[in-house]
Amino acid sequence: MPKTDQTLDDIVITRAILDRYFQKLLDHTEIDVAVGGAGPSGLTAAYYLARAGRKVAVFERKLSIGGGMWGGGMMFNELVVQEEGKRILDEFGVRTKPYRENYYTADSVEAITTIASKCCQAGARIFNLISIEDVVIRQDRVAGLVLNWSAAEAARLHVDPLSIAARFVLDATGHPTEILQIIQRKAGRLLTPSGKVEGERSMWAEVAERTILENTREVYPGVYVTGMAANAAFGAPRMGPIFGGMLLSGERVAQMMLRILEGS
Ligand code: 48F
Repeated sequence: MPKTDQTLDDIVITRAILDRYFQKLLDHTEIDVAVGGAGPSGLTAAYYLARAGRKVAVFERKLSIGGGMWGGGMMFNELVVQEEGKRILDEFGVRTKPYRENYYTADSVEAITTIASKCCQAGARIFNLISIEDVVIRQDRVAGLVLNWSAAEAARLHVDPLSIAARFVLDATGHPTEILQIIQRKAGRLLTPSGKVEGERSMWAEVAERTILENTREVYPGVYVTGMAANAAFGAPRMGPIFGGMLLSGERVAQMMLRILEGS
């Protein structure tokens, strides 16, 4: 038998995973943008930021990324975009089919897998199974995130978290606006009319898709909001299974942050 070194050693496998993971995590302890939530808006924002050469990490509580995109509407895994939203799906290479004027459909599984893949290949790093449990505040500005394993959170273990520094934090946590809830509880007034999360209104696609771009903005020094969290922050309606607004909001917030990052 010819001698081969193509044996498999369990300990080498273990060391490879630990080495690579901790390299990746260490490399993202000081970054340009920390994105909270790997739904469609967070992944789109991360893609545009990474493509522009920025250091971006996305932290996602769940095992799976993609947020609410997998299920289309009511578990029927097709989604709808309007003409403007289709422009972004085209850019990602997600196939769409015209339904009628200004309505296109896409397979929601193809959409989220393609967006996530392009996001990673652009250089953004996604850390799944990590929950954001607090923010770092320095001189009245959010300067990073406080993170813990989702397993510790789920098991209610009393385990202290770790933190990372970021020039900007992006709340892309969807309906519950989790990062903003932490800030309003611990840090003070948000840049919303009441100083708090205004809360989302009932479903109305036309209004929600229009207002989401106005609501995509800085909501506390150092913190921007995108996607469904943007409409929830500013008291606008939810939009249901039309996803153009999520993609456009992700693109918009990346442009806003890039203007500042590139100007400094
Ligand atoms: O909910 P989600 O998909 O947010 P989105 O990008 O998109 C909203 C749509 O899916 C849909 C809609 C469109 O018409 O209304 O609902 O605004 O993704 C949010 C992600 O954030 C994660 C959560 O698990 C989900 O995958 N997330 C929420 N809180 C935390 C978190 C947290 N504290 N730490 C880490 N991840």
